Amino acid sequence: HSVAVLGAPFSKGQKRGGVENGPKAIRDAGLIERLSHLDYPVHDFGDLSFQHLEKDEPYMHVPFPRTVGRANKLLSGAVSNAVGAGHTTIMLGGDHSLAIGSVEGHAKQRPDLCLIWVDAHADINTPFTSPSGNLHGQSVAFMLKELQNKMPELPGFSWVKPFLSAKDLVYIGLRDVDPGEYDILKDLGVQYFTMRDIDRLGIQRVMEVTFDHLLSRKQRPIHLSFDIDAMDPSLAPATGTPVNGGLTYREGIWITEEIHNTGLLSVMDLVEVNPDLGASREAVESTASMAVDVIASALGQTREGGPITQESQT
Ligand code: DIR
Ligand code: MN
Ligand code: MN
Repeated sequence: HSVAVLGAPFSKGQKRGGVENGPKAIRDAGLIERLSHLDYPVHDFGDLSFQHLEKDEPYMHVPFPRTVGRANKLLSGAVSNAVGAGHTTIMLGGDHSLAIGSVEGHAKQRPDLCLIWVDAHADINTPFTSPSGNLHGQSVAFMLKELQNKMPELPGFSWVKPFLSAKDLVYIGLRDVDPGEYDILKDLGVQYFTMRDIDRLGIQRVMEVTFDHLLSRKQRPIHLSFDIDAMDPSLAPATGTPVNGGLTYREGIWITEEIHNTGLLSVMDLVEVNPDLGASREAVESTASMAVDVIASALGQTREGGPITQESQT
């Protein structure tokens, strides 16, 4: 087993600058060094370079459709190659529109994947329901077969064909869901856990039900799409759309530890770290360090420690 790290410095899925600096902030917080203490070789593939498009008129009120479509096509190929080469792949965003390419590229190699979406937001708007127009709030709508006839043909996205069923998706951490998104979640019967559900059930039970829902019929690869704004803003303030009342540190780490313990993590996205939005250097560093902690724990770093090995003695 080996790990691939892939940076995706991209921000056009929303309107605030700075989230393209997320990969650098997460690396500066010591990601690669931390992963080097785990059991497998880490390959850092660096950052993708995304093309700037001169002319990219909005589609309805959706900004930068061709730019976002093209960036995701490039990312899809990169994720597909990394997974095809046998790596557990970590995609560092960038904004959450990048999940379109990341999950699509993963599905090319592993059509039976399931998707765990950890986020304050459902990101399941269509261009018709989206209040903002921003594509980072619409990523899941491009993936779902059930929404095929609710999605317009956006310029830049002709390469994306819906590939995921609503039953193969679970949300954790929701607390800011738009009305059109609520209707879609209910219509499709999507399994989701809001922060209220976590308060009621506890995070341990939430993860048990999540795995029952996704894995009880058969073992399959997991795609974890982790928006840092799922965490409470006290832990991850440097992000574009913070929402109060998020995951505690221990809930966040419990989620990633349990996903690691399935042995099925195949691709993880860590998105929406925006170092330009921190109120101070400390705010940026705590956000990036939170990102490193959830990634390391998804890849097997434990709170229990581990035995002496040749690696730990050097
Ligand atoms: C909002 C915000 N639901 C939208 N979405 C965000 O623009 O569609 N997702 N911030 O992470
Ligand atoms: Mn998101
Ligand atoms: Mn979010």
